[in-house]
Amino acid sequence: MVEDSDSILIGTHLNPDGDALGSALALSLVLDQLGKPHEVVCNNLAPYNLEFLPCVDRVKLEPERTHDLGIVVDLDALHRLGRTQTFFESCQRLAVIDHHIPHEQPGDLRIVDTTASATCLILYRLFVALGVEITPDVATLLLTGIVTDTGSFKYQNTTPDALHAAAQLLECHADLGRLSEEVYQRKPLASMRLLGRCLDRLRLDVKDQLAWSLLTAEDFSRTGGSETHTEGIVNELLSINTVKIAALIRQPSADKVIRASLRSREGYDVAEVSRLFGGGGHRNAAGCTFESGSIEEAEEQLVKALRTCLESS
Ligand SMILES: [Mn+2]
Repeated sequence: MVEDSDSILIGTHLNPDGDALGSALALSLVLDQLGKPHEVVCNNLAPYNLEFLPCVDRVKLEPERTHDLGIVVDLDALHRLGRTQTFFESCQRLAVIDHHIPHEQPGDLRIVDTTASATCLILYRLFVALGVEITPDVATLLLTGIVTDTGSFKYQNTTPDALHAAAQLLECHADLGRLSEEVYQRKPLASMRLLGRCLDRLRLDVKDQLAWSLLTAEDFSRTGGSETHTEGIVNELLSINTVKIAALIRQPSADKVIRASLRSREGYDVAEVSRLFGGGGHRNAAGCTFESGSIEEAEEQLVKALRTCLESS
């Protein structure tokens, strides 16, 4: 499909993470090697902890022109493209490269491996098979996706394959030291202040197995924080020893939608809960949005569903 196309539009899911941007940008650098004109678009620019990624300034909110082939990475449903969805609908053909369990089957060509720890791992295998050069920048991008999607090789999805690929990417001179420092050790003060407010308001139920908290528009304005500063907070809630399911519900400003991030330990499927509210994700890491109603109403509905999930698992 790449050979048959004149130009390519690369895209990924909104609020992109390390795997989304690592995949999109690694693919962009490889298309350079193949001499293919292309652009990279996303509904949001890189969050602060991914601004170090090689060629991150290639990510644009909208394309400058039209393209005949679209390639979307790390997403299972086209609505997750956000505002960029329309640009992909006007491509003649669409390819999807992903590792989520598919609930929709978009695309004319689908390269989907739900056993892969990260989309970057699928791309790594593809690049090796294509015989393209894994430059240090490509290696850093691919390793970022594998490191972040496996929680630095801590999550259950860490496979021998992921570790083998990581070793090989280090041999290709991926910059793991820089990656670790930039992704995990450059928190803006607002992130810490939001975490503090979140812990202050921590709520527990079902014998302390369910933990959740809220961040209101007032919290965001008082701390000077934004949506991007909430990254990772929900994982802190899940790290409490009794907790099996954790949720963070937040509304960055009164005129913005309410978002919820869900995390769970093995044996608890929070993707199923997020789908009840039109969201998606993985069994142990998922999210959804509430377009209307108050944050307290969203909390009530979500906590009720999470209680049911806990008690029926
Ligand atoms: Mn991913």
